[in-house]
Amino acid sequence: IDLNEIKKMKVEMTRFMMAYKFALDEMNTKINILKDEFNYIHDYNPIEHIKSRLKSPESIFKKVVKKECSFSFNSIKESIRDIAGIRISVSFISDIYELSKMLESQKDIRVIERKDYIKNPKPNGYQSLHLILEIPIFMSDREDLVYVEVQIRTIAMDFWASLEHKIYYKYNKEVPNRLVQELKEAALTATALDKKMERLNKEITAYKETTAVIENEEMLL
Ligand code: 0O2
Repeated sequence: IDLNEIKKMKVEMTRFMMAYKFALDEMNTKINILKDEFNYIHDYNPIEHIKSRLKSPESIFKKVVKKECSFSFNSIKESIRDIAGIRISVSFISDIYELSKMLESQKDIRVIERKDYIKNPKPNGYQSLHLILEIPIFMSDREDLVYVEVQIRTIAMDFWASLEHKIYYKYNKEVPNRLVQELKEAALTATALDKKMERLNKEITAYKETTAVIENEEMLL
């Protein structure tokens, strides 16, 4: 075993992971700015939760083996694009698209991939909007372009996905048919709830707007 070679690899691995940590910090700041701005200007905050995670070297390794990609940093970067991941839960379906538009239109962000599992849910019922975004990070001696996976979904979609994830692993990825069917039904129920809540919210907003107009007119009289 060449100890120097191992040391060199360790330094390279640390550098590689560090870039993802900075990208995550950068993206979290962007999302928090949008959240605060929404609160100040519109007196409304669409973001319910933000959860971010850095994939562990062990899970990166497992995915490399599963995807049969080579062990070079370049090929890991290109084939595993969720090393830095952020999951955002919002209140309504329309918030998902508003928020994604705000992120996608930022000048330093490049949209690499966009998977809309809300318009096209997965066969098991999974719904979410997945974005692979590329952002620049600036270090002492270089600039790196790093991928960050951003998943945006409603609280109901998130509730469903967490339970499905638990069941999937509890049954060691071989979920009994009856449960698969019930999960599909639960996904449809979540969609129905999301649609109803969106409609109710629109109604409340429209009502608030008309009462504000009437109040303004009365003040002018
Ligand atoms: P973890 O532990 O959450 O990171 P990829 O494997 O990412 O290269 P794929 O399948 O094209 O390729 O990615 P996709 O469809 O964008 O989904 C990736 C992530 O979305 C998953 O990451 C999950 O977080 C989530 N996801 C996708 N499908 C489902 C689903 O059916 N149920 C649930 N609960 N989550 C899902 P990981 O790496 O699998 O896991």
